[in-house]
Amino acid sequence: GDVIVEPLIRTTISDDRGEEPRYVGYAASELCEKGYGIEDVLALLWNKKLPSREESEIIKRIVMISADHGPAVSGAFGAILGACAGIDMPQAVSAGMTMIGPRFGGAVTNAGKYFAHGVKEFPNDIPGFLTWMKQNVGPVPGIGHRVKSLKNPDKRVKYLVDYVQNQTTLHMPCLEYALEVEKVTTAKKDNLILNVDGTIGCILVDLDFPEQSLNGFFVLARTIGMIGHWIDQTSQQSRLIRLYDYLINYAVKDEREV
Ligand code: Q5B
Repeated sequence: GDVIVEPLIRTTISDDRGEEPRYVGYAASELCEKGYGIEDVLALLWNKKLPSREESEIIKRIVMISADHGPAVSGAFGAILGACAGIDMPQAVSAGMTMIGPRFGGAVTNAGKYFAHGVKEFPNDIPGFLTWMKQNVGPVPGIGHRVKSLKNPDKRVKYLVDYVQNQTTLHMPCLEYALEVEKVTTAKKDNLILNVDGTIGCILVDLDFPEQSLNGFFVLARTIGMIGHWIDQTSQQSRLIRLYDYLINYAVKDEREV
């Protein structure tokens, strides 16, 4: 008789049983032929629907603007350390990737989640939202930057906000809420601005992307930069990095007393 086998996995995004992969029903070559871009493929695989033209233009800009931030930031620096230690590209990029977390680059998901919570639960009460965050979450994801501030604004954030507000017709309630939060937090401290994680998190919530997908935008975009740093360092045959003593505060005792 027939043997019934339970499927091991269930997929809802792609199918590779035909002549070519299909992403949520769209053949990959058909998407190319019809002029769709990587931003549309990303939306199909992460949100199971094709974005409108206006939405695609925003997604493309989010990826472009987050692709790299120079060698100083945690992710790029991790990848550069790996490249200089002579490790291969996937491992060096993974070393940089490992840095993406709540403080660096990985605040997109929680920024989207908590600003959306604010819109719903504290619509006209930013101080109430901030008190709730302090009591229940801690530092507001998407707020604050190590070097950017009101005096030294983040041009990427300004550009994205200006683009979605003035060059599209889309309604952005989560972003508008976060900008109101920023007014309150920057009144307390100059660097408590709406940062790039917060901005893209809110825009993506407003574009209806699933919460689980949001950090993926930073991960995807920054992979481009980290690969670039690995290629750059290995093609220069950069030497192994070792910290000089003056960069370390050796706060240990010279000798043990007993
Ligand atoms: N305070 C980002 O901190 C940073 C607060 C806050 C309330 C907050 C911090 C933070 C939330 C996580 C987040 C994404 C760690 C950042 C990114 C990509 C990047 C990176 C690049 C790129 C910076 C000093 C005082 C303390 C804190 C208070 C700080 N943040 N209060 N809500 N959110 N943000 N991460 O300057 O009273 O003195 O004890 O965790 O959104 O990663 O370019 O570098 O593209 O690569 O080191 O842009 O803001 O300051 O942590 O020492 O705090 O401010 O409670 O208060 P800092 P801290 P007090 S974008």
